[in-house]
Amino acid sequence: MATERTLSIIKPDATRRNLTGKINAKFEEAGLRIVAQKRIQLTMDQAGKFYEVHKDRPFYGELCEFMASAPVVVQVLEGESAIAKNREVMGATNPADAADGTIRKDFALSVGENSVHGSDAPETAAQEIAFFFSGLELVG
Ligand code: DAT
Ligand code: MG
Repeated sequence: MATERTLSIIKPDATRRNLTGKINAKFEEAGLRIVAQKRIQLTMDQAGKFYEVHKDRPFYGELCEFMASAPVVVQVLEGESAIAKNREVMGATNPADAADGTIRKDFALSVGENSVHGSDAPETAAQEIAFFFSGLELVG
């Protein structure tokens, strides 16, 4: 077990419905610490680069348009096994499959508009944190 950092995004469907505080409360209740956070609006180009790994999937265009459709809150969460813990608090990608009490079960609208993003592995967490935050914005 080790202290880790992971990249989280509160997506447009959730910022539109004013759910940032409720989602952050779930992270904090799970022992995750929000060590960096900012509200930004992605361009289509930035959304496309962030989700490049999915560029051949049929939903890629729709996903990028959605991510650029309203502000998002990008954040770095820190804690013991933060990557796995965050995925647990988020719940399954499709809210219909998400466990009770998870963010996606409680708030997601659909598999596409599913309220949160979370990194899936240490390598992607490091890449995704560096995508949004400079060293100066990350307090040790
Ligand atoms: P996750 O966000 O749980 O890591 P993922 O990496 O497989 O899921 O997919 C990234 C995002 O793409 C996901 O949060 C929502 C969208 N997406 C995935 N599968 C989809 C589908 N079948 N239809 C529409 N959007 C989908
Ligand atoms: Mg993913």
